[in-house]
Amino acid sequence: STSGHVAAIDLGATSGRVMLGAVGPNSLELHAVGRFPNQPVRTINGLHWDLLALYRGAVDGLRAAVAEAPDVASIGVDSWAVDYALLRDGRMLGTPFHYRDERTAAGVEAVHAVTPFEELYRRNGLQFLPFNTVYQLAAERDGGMLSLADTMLLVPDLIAYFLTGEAVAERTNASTTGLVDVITHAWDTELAERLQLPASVLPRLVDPGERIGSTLGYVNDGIGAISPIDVVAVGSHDTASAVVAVPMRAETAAYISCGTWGLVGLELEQPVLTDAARQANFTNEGGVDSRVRFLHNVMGLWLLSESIREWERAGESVELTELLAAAASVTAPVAVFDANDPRFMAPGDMPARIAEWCREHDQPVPSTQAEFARSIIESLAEAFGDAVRTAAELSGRTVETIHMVGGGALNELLCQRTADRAGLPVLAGPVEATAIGNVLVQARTQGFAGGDLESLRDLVATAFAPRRYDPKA
Ligand code: LRH
Repeated sequence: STSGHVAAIDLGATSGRVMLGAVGPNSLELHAVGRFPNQPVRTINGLHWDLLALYRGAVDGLRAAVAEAPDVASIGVDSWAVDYALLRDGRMLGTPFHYRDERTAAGVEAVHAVTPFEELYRRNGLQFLPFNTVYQLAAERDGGMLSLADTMLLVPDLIAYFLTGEAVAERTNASTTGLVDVITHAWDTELAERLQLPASVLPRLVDPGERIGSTLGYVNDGIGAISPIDVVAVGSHDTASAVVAVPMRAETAAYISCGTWGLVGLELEQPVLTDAARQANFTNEGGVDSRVRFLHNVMGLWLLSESIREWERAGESVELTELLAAAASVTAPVAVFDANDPRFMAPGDMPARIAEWCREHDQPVPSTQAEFARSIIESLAEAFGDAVRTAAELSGRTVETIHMVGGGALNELLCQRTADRAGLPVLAGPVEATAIGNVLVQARTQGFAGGDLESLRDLVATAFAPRRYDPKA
């Protein structure tokens, strides 16, 4: 078989990137051809994503990809989950909200009043997160916008729509809305109707690997393409794409996809919908090839990045490499706080909230940047280890190794302390797992790489050999 090029648009909470991948039966390479910041904007009615700026960044990146590889065979898009745009006649109604916007609390109450969480969990298998799409839509219901809309598109589906004019819902990301049946993987229109959410706005579901359409004329002009390029559905939920690229043996490994969030769990063939799983707040999200992503959301590097933002707002300078080195040499005992405490969810002064938690729990209050950073890393490592143990218990699996992928794989102290606190070896990398998973699913559709997830993961393991951290006594 042949080899060829594909382009991945990967939008993260702090930045977006376009990666050009070159894939053959025994080779896998990729590099960034475009990077752009993702800067949410607070306006009079709340916190929003600047989606047009992200789309522009994506188009600029695609132009660079086409310039470098005129034979690029397809484009795939992934982003963070749950957020959406409402459209009417193809036009976006208003500016999409950020999931960290505070308006969702009212939606949670409205949904649970009609359908208690226990029943929701039976139907959609999702952990409770106050920003799941179903709660956001319920918060939106009485505002009038929802009744104007004819279509709801999740963020990657919106970008694919701008590129192709085709409005679809990719299934892995749709699974995070709360409106997809965990058993049938179809829209739960009965639940939508019961919550007075118009099921008519939910687009046709497509699976990763399916062709969505091809780039429209105005897009070809914008990106310098001589002829239209296919847009292929990937695991458009970034975590689904990341899991594709974990070089693991899924029967005995746990994974941590660590960026803004730390998504900690296992890949399973069947969902776990027990009372214990619900009480532990474990989610059963849809994976590529109908695998189940059985995992728990841990707060992630958000704790650190939001602390750094606060120090910079206060005029202190912060250099990440130096900060992490200083954190590694802290010898005083530092607090291990509950990284999952909901008080850490919203944007704002993170060090103050951590200090408050420590005072409330009679723990040493960090006093320097280095102590805060160390306390965050110890707390994340503890929460990661906990989640791995819980995932194993709930699923009956034996976990022998933990794979750390995403930006967290670059953080040596975090990898080592996770190994120490979990008592298991941590295999770190690849850092760009999400983009790699995006590239691989497209490459398979194009016939550049073959087979099941296991063979795709073999390619990853060879191209990006993980770095091993053994637990220290
Ligand atoms: C990670 C992620 C995660 C979701 C959150 C909203 O980027 O997609 O899987 O829970 O963002």
